[in-house]
Amino acid sequence: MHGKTTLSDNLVAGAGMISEELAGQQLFTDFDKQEQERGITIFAANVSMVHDVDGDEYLVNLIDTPGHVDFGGDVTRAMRAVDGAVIVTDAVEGVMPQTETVIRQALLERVKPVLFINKTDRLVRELQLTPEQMQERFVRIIGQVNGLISKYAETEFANKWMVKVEDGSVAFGSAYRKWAISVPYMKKTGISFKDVIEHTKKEEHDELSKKAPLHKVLLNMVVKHLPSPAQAQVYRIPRIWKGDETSEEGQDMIKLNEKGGIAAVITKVNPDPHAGYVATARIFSGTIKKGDEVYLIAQKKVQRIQQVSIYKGPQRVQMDEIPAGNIVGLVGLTEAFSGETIASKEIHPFESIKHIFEAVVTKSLEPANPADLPKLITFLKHATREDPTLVSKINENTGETLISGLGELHLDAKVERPLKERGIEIKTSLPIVIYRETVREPSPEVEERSPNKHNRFILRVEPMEDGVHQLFADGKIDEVMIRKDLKKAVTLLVEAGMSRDEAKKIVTMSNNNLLIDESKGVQYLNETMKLIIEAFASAVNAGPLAGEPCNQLKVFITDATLHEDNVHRGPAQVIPVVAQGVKAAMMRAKPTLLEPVQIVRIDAPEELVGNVMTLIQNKRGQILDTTIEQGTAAVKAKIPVAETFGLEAALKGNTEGKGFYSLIDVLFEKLPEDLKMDVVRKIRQRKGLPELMQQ
Ligand SMILES: Nc1nc2c(ncn2[C@@H]2O[C@H](COP(=O)(O)OP(=O)(O)O)[C@@H](O)[C@H]2O)c(=O)[nH]1
Ligand SMILES: [Mg+2]
Repeated sequence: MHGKTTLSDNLVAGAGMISEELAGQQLFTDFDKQEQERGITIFAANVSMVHDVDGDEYLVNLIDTPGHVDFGGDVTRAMRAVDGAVIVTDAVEGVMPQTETVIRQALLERVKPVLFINKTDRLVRELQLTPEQMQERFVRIIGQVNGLISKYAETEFANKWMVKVEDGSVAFGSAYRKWAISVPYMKKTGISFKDVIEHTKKEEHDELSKKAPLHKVLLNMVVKHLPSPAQAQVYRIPRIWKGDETSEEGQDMIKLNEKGGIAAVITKVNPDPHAGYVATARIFSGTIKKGDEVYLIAQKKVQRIQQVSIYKGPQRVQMDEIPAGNIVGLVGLTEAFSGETIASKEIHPFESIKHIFEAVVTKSLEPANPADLPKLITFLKHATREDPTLVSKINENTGETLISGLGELHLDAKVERPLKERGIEIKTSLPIVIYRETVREPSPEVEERSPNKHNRFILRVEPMEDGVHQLFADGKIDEVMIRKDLKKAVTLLVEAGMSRDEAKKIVTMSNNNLLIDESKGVQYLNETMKLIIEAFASAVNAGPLAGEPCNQLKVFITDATLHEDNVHRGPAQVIPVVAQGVKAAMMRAKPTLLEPVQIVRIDAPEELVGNVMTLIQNKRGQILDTTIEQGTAAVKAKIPVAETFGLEAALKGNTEGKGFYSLIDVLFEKLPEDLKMDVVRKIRQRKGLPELMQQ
C-alpha cells in the first residue's frame, strides 16, 4: 500500500504504454480481476520498456511486486530475476516490517536497492509539515533504511550500497500526483522543496509534475545507481549459482556472454488460456530463440521453446530471440516449475529460491462433489508449481487434502477463490496449525530388531543446539552443502556450538534434523545406509506424538549388527525398524511440540494502545516493545499462529477500525507443556489416529 503499482504506472506512461492522464489511476500492472476487486497486488507483473535518459536509450525490465506479506513468495522469486530494486516507502507511515522483509529478500539475492519516499504530498496536505520538518522525517526514514541495509547486506556490499540523498540514490515524490525530486535533479533544474510545498498547497499538481516528472527523476536514479545485468552478474552469479565459476558456462554467465550457452532461471509459471503455460525466466547467458531445445535441469527433461516474448503487463509481445540479461516469457516448457534451471546443456542448477517465511497456515480441502477430487488434485499440483510457497499434502491415512500457505489471504487468493472460479466447489476446514515435534533432552539408547531377527539397530536422539538450528533456519547450511561440501558445513557447525567430532559424522539432514553415524566398524553399514537414510527421512516426516513433522533433532546411529547377505537386510527389514527406533528414542527424550509464532507489529492510535495490549494478552501473546510517535502507537508482539486466526477482525473491533498489523517474522517455539497433551489429542483426532498411550 505504499504506492508501488501507482509508481509503476508513471514509468509505463513515461514509456508511452498508457496515457499520462490515467497514470496513477489505471494501475496497469494490477490487471488481474482479483487484484482489481481487492485493490491490492497479488501477482508479480512484468513490463519491459524503453526509456531515453539524457539522450541514451535504456531497456528497463520492471517487475511490480505484491506488498502483502502473504504474497511474499512472489517477491522472493522476482528478486532472482532482477539486479536492482526500488524500495518504496510511504512518507507518513515510514519504514514498516514489510519494508524490512523486502530489503532482506533483495540483499539475499545481492540485488542493489535505491529508495523512493512516496506520498510526500501527504506530508504537506495532511501533516502540514514545514520544509525543515519534512527533511527531518526523510533523514529518519533514510537512516532506518540504511540500518536495514547494513543489517542484512554482506560486508562487501553494506557500505557501498547505503542510499544517500547527496548522490541521488534517494528520491522523494508523489506517485499519485506524478512528481518527484532528488538532489541531483534539484541542482540541475533549480526546483526546491519550497516550490514543491507551494504547488502542493495550491493543488497545482500538473504544473509540478511538468517541472519534476516522476518517471524522469526515477529513471535517472535507476540508470545512475542500479547496475546493468553485465555489472550485476559479476557478483550475483557466485551467490545464486554454486557451479564451477571457471567453467565455460560459469564464465558465460559472469561475463553475460550473449553468444554463450543458454542458462536461465524460471521465476514464475502462469496458466495461459491460449498458450497453456507461460514460464517467466531471467536469462543469465546466451540468447534464447524460438525453436531452441533446452534442458530442464532438476527434472532431467528436454523441451522445445515454441514462443519467446517480452512482457507488457497483461500482454506479451513475441520476439524471434532475446539475449542474456533480460526477463522473458517462454511458451513450450510445460514441465517447468518456479525455480527450475533451464540450459542448452546439463549444468549445475541455480540455488533454489528460498522464501524467508515458512508456510504455517493450513486448511484441509474436500470437494463438495467427490467426482471433483481429480480436478482438485490437478489444480493443487499446478498451484504449488506456480507458487512454491504453497505446499499441498495428501494424508495417506485419511485421504485428507491439506494445503499450506503463508497466511489466510494467501490461501484464499491463490486456492479457494480460483477453485470457485473454476466451478470446483469445495469444503474447507478452519485454518489448522502445523506444529513441529522435537525433544527436550537426550534419550537413552534404544534397540530395534528386524522382523527376521537378523538385524539389530542401536539408536538415540538429542535436541539440536540452538546455534545449529539457527544456521539451518537462516538458510546458511542446507542439504546440498551437507552432501556436497561437508568440510565447509563442519566449520560453520563447530562455530555454532557443535563438537567437531560429531559434525564430521553427519550423514544427511532432512527437515532441519540431522542423522549422525557414531557407530564404529559396523560391517555392511555403508551399503545399508541408503535404506537407513530413507527410514530417517520418513521418521522425521511424522513424529510419534501426533504425526507432525519433526524439527531440531539429532538422530544417532550408535551401533548395528547387519546380516552379511543383503537379501536378509532389504527395505522391509531396515526402513520400518530404524524409523520405529527413532520414534521410540524420541518418546524417551521428553518429546514436545514446537508451535509457529509470529512476531508482529501492531499500529493503532495512541489512546487505544491499552485495548491492543489486552488483545495481545488474550491471544497468549507477549509484548516485546512499544513505541509512540506522533499519536500513533506501534506495538511489537509475539503471538502464536494458533491465536492469529481472526486477529485482523478482532483488532479492527478493538481499535474502531484504525488498528492494523504486519508480520515481522515467523519462528517456532516450544508449546507450553500444560497445553501439549490437549493439542496432541486434537491433532490425533483430526487425523483419525488412535489416542496416545499415557507417557
Ligand atoms: N496521497 C497519495 N496516495 C498515493 C500515492 N501513491 C499511491 N497512493 C495511493 O495509495 C494506495 C495504494 O497504492 P498502490 O500503488 O496500490 O500501492 P502498492 O500496494 O504499493 O502497489 C492507492 O489508493 C493509491 O492511490 C501518493 O503519492 N500520494
Ligand atoms: Mg501494488
